[in-house]
Amino acid sequence: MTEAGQRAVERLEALGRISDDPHFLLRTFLSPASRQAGDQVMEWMRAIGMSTDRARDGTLRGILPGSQPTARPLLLGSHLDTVKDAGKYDGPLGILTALAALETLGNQSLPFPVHLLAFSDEEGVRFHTTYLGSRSLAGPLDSETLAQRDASGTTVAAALAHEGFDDGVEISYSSDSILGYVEAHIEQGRVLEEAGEALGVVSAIAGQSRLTLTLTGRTDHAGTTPMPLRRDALAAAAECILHIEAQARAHPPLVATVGTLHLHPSVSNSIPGFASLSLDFRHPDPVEHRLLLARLHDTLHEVASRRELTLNWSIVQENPPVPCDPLLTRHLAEAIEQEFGICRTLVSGAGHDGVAISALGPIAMLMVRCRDGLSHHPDEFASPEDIEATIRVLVRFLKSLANT
Ligand code: HGY
Ligand code: MN
Ligand code: MN
Ligand code: MN
Repeated sequence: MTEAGQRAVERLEALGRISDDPHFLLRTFLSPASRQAGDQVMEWMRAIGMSTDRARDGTLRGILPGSQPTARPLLLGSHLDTVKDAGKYDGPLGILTALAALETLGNQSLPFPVHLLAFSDEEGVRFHTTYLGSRSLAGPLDSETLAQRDASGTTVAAALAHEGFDDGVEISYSSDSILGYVEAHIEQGRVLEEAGEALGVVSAIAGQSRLTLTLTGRTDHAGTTPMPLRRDALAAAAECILHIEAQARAHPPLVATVGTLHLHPSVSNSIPGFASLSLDFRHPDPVEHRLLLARLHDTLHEVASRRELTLNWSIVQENPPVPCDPLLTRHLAEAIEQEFGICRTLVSGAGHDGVAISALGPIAMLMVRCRDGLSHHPDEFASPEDIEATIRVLVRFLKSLANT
């Protein structure tokens, strides 16, 4: 392995040990571990001669001016936050392989600035809404997003005001002011591994709806309430969840997930009067997505009314599918073909910061094989050889972009 590759692997391990929880990997919006990880990445950026800055929300940036500092910058990077009980590659791999590629290029300066970004919140664990960091590149967050509350009732606006970096700077770009955005990311799927290929490119990022469904029945005594009189919010939620699963199974490639469930009063001898569940709903085709989501809405309302409960259907965030830029992607694919003679194109079922940055300019993604396709799991793994190959391909890509 090259020194830069070895360093990237060691740094992934090091970041994987910076967590808000002693038992599993977790870094959330403006949390202590997110700060600590950000400080560490900025140190590594400065070590290769980058100037660094950080926004109030914790998104940080390293800049290499290149030989034409006023040219439109190429953005590289990924997110620094994680899901709960995460793997150490989802996010940081994109930041650290880009850093290693720039380190490898050394003082072969590029005819455009490179801005390496580490976004503060892509997963949306704390506030359920996602891309808080990358959306802020295009300007202030909308009022609906700022009003989103976390489990403690704190809004995004309050978190920014009271927990944000007081010395934070504004990191924003107007549309068409960037050369493009390129992100390397583990595939979080099984296509590359089953094909025996290390890297691939992305044609589009699937559309995604994030919802909160709230079922309200009546809390009652578990011992004295006959079954026909019950308005049990958890039993209704259970029926809804099975309908959600059945619809997704019947309509591939639709995927639908209930990842969180909160109850009240959540004690063993009271009938749950209140259940709130998250719904993550994704489909690569926007028309099918809309149709199937509308159908599910009606099915779940029928369940609720039959059980004499109310259902509140709240859309937290929706992103349509986002195509990757053919030209940038072609440059990436050629770099992979020079390395491996072949380059596969994938659709990304996972969301990425490029969804938000596509509002600013062209985006492209480099997918990296991961073992068993596992992600959002502590056993998530990308091999040192594939990490090294990612760095080599990024160096080739940067050089080819410099020569256009
Ligand atoms: O949910 C996603 O697809 C991404 O991991 N944020
Ligand atoms: Mn990710
Ligand atoms: Mn993720
Ligand atoms: Mn009692």
